[in-house]
Amino acid sequence: MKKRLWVPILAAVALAGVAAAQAWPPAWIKPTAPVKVGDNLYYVGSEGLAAWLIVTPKGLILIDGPMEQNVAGIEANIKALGFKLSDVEILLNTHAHFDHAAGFAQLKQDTGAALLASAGDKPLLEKGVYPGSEDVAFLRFKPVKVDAVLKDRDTVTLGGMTLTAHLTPGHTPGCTTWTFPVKIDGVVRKALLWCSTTVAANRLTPNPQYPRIVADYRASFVRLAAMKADVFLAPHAEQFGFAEKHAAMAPGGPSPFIDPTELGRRIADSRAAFETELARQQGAAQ
Ligand code: 4NZ
Ligand code: ZN
Repeated sequence: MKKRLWVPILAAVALAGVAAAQAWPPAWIKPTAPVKVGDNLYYVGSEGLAAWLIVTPKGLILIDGPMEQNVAGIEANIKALGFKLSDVEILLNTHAHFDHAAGFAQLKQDTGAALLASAGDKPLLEKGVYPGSEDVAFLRFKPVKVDAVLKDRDTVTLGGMTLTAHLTPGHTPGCTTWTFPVKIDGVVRKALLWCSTTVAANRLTPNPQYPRIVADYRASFVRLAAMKADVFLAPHAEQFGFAEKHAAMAPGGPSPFIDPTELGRRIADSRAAFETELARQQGAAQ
């Protein structure tokens, strides 16, 4: 697994003091054709970074606006599916990090859609900064105005489709996990788009900008571990085995995206990785 890739990259970049653009995994900005996950759900992101298109009779919802370099590919995918950019009515976010939000400013301009986000992530989106690393230039992104604020368990409804926001803070202060129904092969399933609970570049202890970070992560693990989902989705393709599932799709066969055991396994793994990294950071601080 490439889970640990980014921390060495970040360290190397910080040490070298060079611009990071060329250091991000190439898959992040490699365009890929849209993939139908369900009747109302398409993957429209790049090879490495997810963007989700939810289709309703009253228009489209787009979840996540990855890097600026992804915008052209996402827009091409929306058009390839037969939609107009102006059909996108609502923009939603998993979390306010550059790799899932830098494209919003352009996407908002091109679609005219409204961006809805949590109170915890709104200031980060509107300043275009990485929480706890506000001064790190290569983690900054083009700011975008948030049009409405979402609270925990708020719902977003368009054309008979309802998504529920579950605040699972830690990875960012307003990290938002989304649940919504997805119809696959005639059966309505429960999809869960995990916000992410990886540590990534977060400082866990001490973190003066985000003093509750450890308690927030732990509460989010408890909450996520109690949830159920038939279809587990994530902001990074490899975090839900997108390439493998896509390759395993076969006409008439069962959808590889349906796996009611995946959420529990992914959260348990993430929780263990978090505690390991917390212990490492605490040890390093002594
Ligand atoms: S993320 C970095 N959004 O957690 C930070 O996948 C955070 C992520 C990726 C990469 N970084 O600093 O290199
Ligand atoms: Zn992130």
